[in-house]
Amino acid sequence: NQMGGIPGFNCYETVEETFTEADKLVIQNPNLAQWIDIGDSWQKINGDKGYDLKVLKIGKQSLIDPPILFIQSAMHAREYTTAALTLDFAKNLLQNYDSDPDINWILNRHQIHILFQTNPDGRKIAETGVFQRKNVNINHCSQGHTGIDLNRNFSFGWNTVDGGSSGNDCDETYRGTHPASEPEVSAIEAYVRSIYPDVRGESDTDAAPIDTKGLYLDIHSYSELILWPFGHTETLAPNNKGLQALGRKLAYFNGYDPGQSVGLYPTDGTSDNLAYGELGIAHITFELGTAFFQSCNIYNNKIKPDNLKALLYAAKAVEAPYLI
Ligand code: ING
Ligand code: ZN
Repeated sequence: NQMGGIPGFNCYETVEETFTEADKLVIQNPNLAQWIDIGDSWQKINGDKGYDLKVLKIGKQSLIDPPILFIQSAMHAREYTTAALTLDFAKNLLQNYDSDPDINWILNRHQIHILFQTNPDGRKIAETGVFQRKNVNINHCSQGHTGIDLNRNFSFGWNTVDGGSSGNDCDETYRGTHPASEPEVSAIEAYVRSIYPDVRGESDTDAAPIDTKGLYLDIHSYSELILWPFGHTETLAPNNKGLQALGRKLAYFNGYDPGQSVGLYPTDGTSDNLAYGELGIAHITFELGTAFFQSCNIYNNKIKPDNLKALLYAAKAVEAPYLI
């Protein structure tokens, strides 16, 4: 990495460096990559700072109804390794398209959409060495611990589980005042609904069709886990067999522990509710590594190689995740 990176952690690109690297990838690969503005961060809308929310769309541009892999990282600002991993994954795909037959096949037949910096305002705070998780909405919590947990603000099943999120605006899992109140979440919801069909039946107890294409990954840290729905109940998801098989296979590639999401702790308003709960699209959460600010040595030698293998498998599984 020729850029500066986060001070003391030069393997982790800053928000600006992430955008510069993505710009370069698009210039170097005009037929395989597009950089799409899907909305604005809270500070961009409400203040004089802030960022665009940008998705790198990778794959042959002319495909009709391709299987789609959507990945988001760094929704929680302090989870340094997550955006580095997804950027390294994008580079790995684009730089090996000509030489690696697997990657050639992936990009000729699929689309991969990556939101590297899901919470760029919060990330700027985390880049100073502060353990920032939430976004930077200053309208809540007078004691300085402002912001909303974006992964409790998604609209499907928002605030439906006892202890799944917090109503106290100073808490780390504060859900916000209403579903999708935060611009980061409403931008993701609109984008994801535009790229995936709704295959879910009338009731969320219905299984999605077994041949449903598409996969949505949310990359967090830490705990070395692979998690699948549900996060709100111990009841098995209607597509549990497929989700479990997919989760176990991903865990085989990165060496993490696979399990149902609720096993970590119960949650509501998370992005798996949008993906699987609302749309019926398979959803997996990664929990990378063993710390928020993990050393570059561990990132480069363990987290990155292990998880690039898992992400490469995910890009293949997107054809039919429930049949894996
Ligand atoms: N972990 C996730 C969180 O939002 C999670 C865990 C994700 C649970 C998705 C359920 C569904 O709390 C971290 N580290 O943020
Ligand atoms: Zn997280």
